[in-house]
Amino acid sequence: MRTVHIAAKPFAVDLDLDRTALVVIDMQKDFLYPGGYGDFLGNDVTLLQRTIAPIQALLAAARRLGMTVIHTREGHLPDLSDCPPTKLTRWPEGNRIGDPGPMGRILIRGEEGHGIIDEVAPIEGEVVIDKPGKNAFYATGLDELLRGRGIENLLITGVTTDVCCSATTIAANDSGFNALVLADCVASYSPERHTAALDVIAAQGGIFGWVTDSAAVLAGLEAVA
Ligand code: TIU
Repeated sequence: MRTVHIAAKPFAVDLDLDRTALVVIDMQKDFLYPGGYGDFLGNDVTLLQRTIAPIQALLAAARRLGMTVIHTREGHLPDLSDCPPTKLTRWPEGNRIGDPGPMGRILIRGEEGHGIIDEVAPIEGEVVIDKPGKNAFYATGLDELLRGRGIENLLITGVTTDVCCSATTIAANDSGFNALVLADCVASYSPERHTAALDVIAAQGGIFGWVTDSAAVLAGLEAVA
């Protein structure tokens, strides 16, 4: 067993590296680039770009150690049959999922904006999960995939802290996985919501999981290498 010691809040944890996956959530052009879904919702997308460098460092370490790496993409079928009307119609026409944008139809699978940014692109052998919801466990088969690989622990990175990263962490907890959220590898369109979402996860003795950062995880990984 390769045990990794990771400093975290509310307390440090020892993880079996071979039962731990790096999860990179929704690092898509639609969220990180101007003209995508995040922009259409009225957000400053540049706030998310500080996650790129630390995620690249984590990916390099995970690949070196042969860890399971899972990327997710939020998006919908071109006919929107997998998009609940409630998710579609809450915003004005023209700013909705499926509407045309500079990178193709917003949040539609196969369009340019739906793609993962080049800087953290998946490589051969890594899992890419297409998800119609915010929570990566919803309607994806992720639970079965993780159990099939013997994964018990998730290192959560990606965007956004308070929406898809938080929703996935909360679902992971209910599904019986340990989730550690890496504070510098996740970002929100609102720094206040980023801090609040992380506080909720680690509060009450770790009610949903742990909060750590890339320096703590990389230090732990280097010690087992
Ligand atoms: N991936 C993800 O977080 N989806 C969102 O819609 N995030 C927002 O912050 N809007």
